[in-house]
Formats: sequence, structure tokens, C-alpha cells
Amino acid sequence: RVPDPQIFVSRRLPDQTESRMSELFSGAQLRTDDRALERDELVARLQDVDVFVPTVTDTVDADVISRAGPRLKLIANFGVGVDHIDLKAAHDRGIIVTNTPGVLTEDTADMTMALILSVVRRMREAGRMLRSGDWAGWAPTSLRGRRIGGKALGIVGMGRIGGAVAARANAFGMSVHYHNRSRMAEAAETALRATWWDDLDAMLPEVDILTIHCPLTEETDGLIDARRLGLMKEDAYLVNTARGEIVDEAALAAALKAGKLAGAGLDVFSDEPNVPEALLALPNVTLQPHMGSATVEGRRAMGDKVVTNIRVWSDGHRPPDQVLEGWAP
Ligand code: 8YV
Repeated sequence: RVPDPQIFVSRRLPDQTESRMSELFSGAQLRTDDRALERDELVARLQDVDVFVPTVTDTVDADVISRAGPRLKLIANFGVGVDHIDLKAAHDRGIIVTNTPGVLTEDTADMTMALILSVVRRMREAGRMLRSGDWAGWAPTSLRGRRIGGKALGIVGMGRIGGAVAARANAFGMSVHYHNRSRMAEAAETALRATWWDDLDAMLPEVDILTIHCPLTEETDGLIDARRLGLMKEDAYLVNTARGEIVDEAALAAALKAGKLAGAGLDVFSDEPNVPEALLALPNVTLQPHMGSATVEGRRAMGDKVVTNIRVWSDGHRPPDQVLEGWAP
């Protein structure tokens, strides 16, 4: 048991979460500004704490973990993806890592559908035309996108979020294909009318829209590279709400520019908040600033999960959302 843990929270969290933390834990150290901390600043703040609450903007690699103070025993991440945390380095030091699964599934799936609709129906291009004063009025041939219904959706990573996207795709009349390390249980696959592809390369030429929902790991870093983009249909679209590094952004921009792909919808980038110029310059790309889970409800529920994980751990029990190595969302 750690009755009154010292807790460092690296970013401003929703008001309700911060209030609950301060009520429950007198040792909660909350930020007053919301600037992402540099490595050395972070290490300095981790010298005398039991618990660290990072977000995706903190690099919690082996160096940071080895330089943290000896008291650090729990990293309670605000977010489901833990690719910014070196799990092995944490575990080797006996530090438990937790995350916030389940509560941002629906919001991220909604954002995925929004990106699909936006890019396939050319909403960004059209909105821009209207605002620039170039809209000359309705015309039978103008701004035709593609019909969503009847298209084949390819899902890379069929976890919670992939499944929620599949359910939405069913409602839109799309067929669902997925590539995952393991096949879903037959009942779940039947319910989602989903087809499993053991071989990603074999699935790619078959889909009209590809959407990414796997975690960023050594195996998935650069998974959608120039070669795999080249396997896709020329009139296909790519959507990414997972992690930028999974897609080779330069290869994607080149494929879009060369007309080897019809469009892309991206919510995540490999070097956030920097977005490659080559992508910014393209008309057939919808870009969003990493906001898949950005709802009032979702962020509040993520905060609740962080608080629960800390509370259960400080009471001497195993926290409900402990992340083990080999984790998948
Ligand atoms: C969060 C996310 O905004 O949970 C994740 O993995 O990418 C987003 O929902 C972010 O991670 C907060 O740390």
C-alpha cells in the first residue's frame, strides 16, 4: 500500500479529473500551464514521486525511466496507446504501467468514419471552394465523390476500435475485411460480417478504403510503406487514426501526388505537431490534429480511469488497466 502517493501529472487534464485527483490525493502535483515538457524537465519532475501520469506528448523511454527517482512505481498513462512508454524498461525496474482502454473506442471510431466521409465525399475540397467564393452554384457534374455503400473497408488491427469501426461500416453498407495477428472468434466475425486476411499484402488490392487501428510497435512501424501503398487500388483511400509512424508519410504523399491513391484522412502524424508540407499541399487529404478521443465525455472517462488505476494501486491491489508487454489496444 502507498497511502498518500506523490503524483506528477504532466499535462493539464479535464477540470473534473484534476478536482478528483486533488480531493483524493493530497500529493497530486498538477500543472498550471499546459506546455509539453522537455526530457530534462520531465526527469527533474520525476525525482521524488511514486506515480507519474503521462500523455502521448511525453517520451517515457529507457533513458527517462532510468533517470527517474527510485520512488517511481506506477506510470498511469492518460490514453490507451503506450508506444511512447518503454514497457520493458519500466517492468525491469518494477514499475507498473496502466492505460485507459475502452472509454475512447466509440469516439475514435466516430472520428474514423468522419474522416472516411470527409475524404470520400470531398468535403474539405468543397468547403474550401465555397469559402473562397469559387462556388458558381449547383451543377450536375461538380464535386462528385464516391459512394460509401458497397465499398470494401480494410481494417488493419481488429481490437476494440477496429471492431467499433467495423460495426459502423456495417451500418453504412460496406463490406468489412480485416488483417490482425489473430482471427476473431467465429461468432464475432459473423456478427460483423467480417473477412479475415492472414496476409496483409493479399488484402490490400481488394479494399477501397484502408483504415489503421493497430498499436505502434516495432512490427507495425512503417507497416504501410511505399511497396504496400503500391498494392492498393489507384482509386482507394487511406485513413489513419492510430499512430503516424505506422504509415510512411513521404511515400503516402508521393502516391497521392502521383495519382496512385485517391485520397487520405489523417488524424495522427509521425512527428506531431509537425505535419509534412507535402501532405499540407495536397487537395485530396483531410488532416486533423490528433483528436480521435477529443470529446468532453471521452476525456472525462479517460481521467476517471487514471484516477481509478492510481486509487486501486495505492490501496495495494493490482490496478484494473495494467499493461503487459505485447499489449494490443
Ligand atoms: C489521446 C490517443 O488523446 O489514447 C490514445 O492512445 O492517441 C488519444 O486518445 C492521447 O493518447 C492522450 O495521451
